[in-house]
Amino acid sequence: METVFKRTPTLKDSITHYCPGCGHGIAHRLIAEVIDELGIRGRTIGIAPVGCAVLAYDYLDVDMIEVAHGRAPAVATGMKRTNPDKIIFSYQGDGDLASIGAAEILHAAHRGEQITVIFINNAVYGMTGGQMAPTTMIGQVTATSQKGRTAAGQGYPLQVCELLAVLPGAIYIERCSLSSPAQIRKTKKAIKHAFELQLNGTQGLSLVEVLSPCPTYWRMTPAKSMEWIDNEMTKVFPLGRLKDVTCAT
Ligand SMILES: Cc1ncc(C[n+]2csc(CCOP(=O)(O)OP(=O)(O)O)c2C)c(N)n1
Repeated sequence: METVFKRTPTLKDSITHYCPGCGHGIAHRLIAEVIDELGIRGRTIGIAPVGCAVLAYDYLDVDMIEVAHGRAPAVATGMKRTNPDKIIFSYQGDGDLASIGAAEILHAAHRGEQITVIFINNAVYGMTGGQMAPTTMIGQVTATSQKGRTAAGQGYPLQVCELLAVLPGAIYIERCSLSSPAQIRKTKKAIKHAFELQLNGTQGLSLVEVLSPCPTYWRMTPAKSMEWIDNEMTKVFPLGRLKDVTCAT
């Protein structure tokens, strides 16, 4: 029989704890494939804070550090500065990066740290039961916005890419999604580019935001969740490359 898919070595042969339809597993696979394609498995260190991906070390076969909520960019800073030959990436949820860790990512980008940030935006706090995150959409019902988020009540969804793109220390900022095979392929390209910038020694922070489904706490089927990303999330979080200092345009 013809082999149509082969697990890339950096993705461990294990069953994940993620809910059906969750995007984390897809994002892990993309990162693992990029690491293998770039041949950097032995020199890559991943940093995952708390959140649904807290067990990423069970799935990615690279050195992984688990850190306190929101603190990945600070730890990544220390790791990169003391191990400049290593490739350092953080893997952070939107609750983690845009809420408790907002200051960490802002200042890491502001300082132009040479790190790669994979930012998984599923518009809720998944691990703790689907509470509202800074990225929760207006009208979205969550455990802590039971009548739907309102601008007057809880403020607007926070657009992290737009916020960071204005900082000179941020060299590459792109927003992608996992809503279809075509989008997944684009996301992989973006993740690869972010790793390549660090590999090439380009000084500054790269961040790829990934709009990712959470069917469990969106209370939708996995298929509807993909549609919701395309039809609703991308209105507030438009896809595309916001900044790339390596491109002329
Ligand atoms: C200091 C601290 N505050 C709160 C928590 C509880 N907590 C664990 S994960 C989490 C939110 C995770 O959401 P997100 O980063 O969006 O990741 P997801 O689980 O959705 O993938 C919170 C609030 C904690 N572990 N530590």
